[in-house]
Amino acid sequence: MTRILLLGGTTEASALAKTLAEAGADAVFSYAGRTAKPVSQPLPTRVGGFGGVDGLAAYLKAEAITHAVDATHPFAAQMSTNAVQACKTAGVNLCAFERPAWQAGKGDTWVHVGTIDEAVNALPEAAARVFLAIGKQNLTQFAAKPQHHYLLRLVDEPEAPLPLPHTTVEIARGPFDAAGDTALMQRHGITHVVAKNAGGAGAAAKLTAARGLGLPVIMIGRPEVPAKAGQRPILGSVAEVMAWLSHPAG
Ligand code: 3Y8
Ligand code: NAP
Repeated sequence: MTRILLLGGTTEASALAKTLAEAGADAVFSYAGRTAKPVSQPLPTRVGGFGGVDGLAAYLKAEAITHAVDATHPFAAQMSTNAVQACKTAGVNLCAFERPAWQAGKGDTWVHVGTIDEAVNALPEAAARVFLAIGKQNLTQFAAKPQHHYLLRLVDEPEAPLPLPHTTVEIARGPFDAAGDTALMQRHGITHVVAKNAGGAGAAAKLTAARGLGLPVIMIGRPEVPAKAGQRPILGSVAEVMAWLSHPAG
């Protein structure tokens, strides 16, 4: 009997949840609990960490999960690493549902960096106005360049004081659109954009806006997830995942 754990938190995960619900699949949707009021899903939903690899392996066994789909974000490297190890321990079939990385196109001015610290170094010394569209988990590193004015887009109001002296905070949950991001960046006189190479449509609006406004984008590459590579199929569409769920072998 197929019972599915869907590790969510992305547009792709929500699309898959809808298809699974429509198919009457026996599935559980999982959030980390990073945001105050996550979008509700059409599947039974659990919120919060599992307690590392062992916690996830125990959950898989206790819930008699037969298939796990890692539809988390390309930057959710810890969750993806844990899923590979826990599914191996628990003997559960695992696939990843991942969108391809963005590629620079005509008219794009991207500076590719590998880490958050490299992104900080890529910012100029002279005061600039930076759209820091990478959420709230990695803001501290940018305190190394306090001279810039940072436009921050966060899902929830910050609970603690921000680590940057000059900020404007925009509270918004994507998916975003190019017209909205263009207006936002013009309104704030943005000169630079910092982005994680999330891929997908939900966060791409700022890239289209930057291209239209002729602004440079500092693009942070995805973290390597050693245990992820080659340890389970990486699928790119809901249809592929649904097919895999009925024939996971191979
Ligand atoms: C809690 C669930 C859906 C999923 C929607 C996608 C699109 C909109 C764009 C920008 C970039 C950023 C951020 C972003 C986007 C989608 C997707 C995506 C980027 C929610 C959600 C959860 C999270 C967690 C949150 C992180 C943060 C990252 C904001 C819900 C809305 C910047 C990633 O406050 C915090 O601690 C936020 C943390 C991880 C990255 C960070 O380091 O701060 N996502 N985002 C999930 C959970 O608890 O398991 O609240 O409804 C989901 C979505 N956010 O169902 O339609 O698929 O990527 N999410 C990035 O790309 O850099 C915003 O502003 O342009
Ligand atoms: P992460 O750093 O890879 O994971 C840290 C810990 O959070 C994991 O070890 C796990 O805790 C818990 N966790 C992460 N995703 C979970 C899930 N879907 N269900 C249950 N527990 C989860 O993860 P993250 O980058 O903070 O991402 C957290 C969530 O936000 C994920 O759902 C992800 O898809 C979503 N998201 C992240 C980004 C991003 O930029 N990182 C962007 C968009 C959406 P335990 O070890 O206790 O099990």
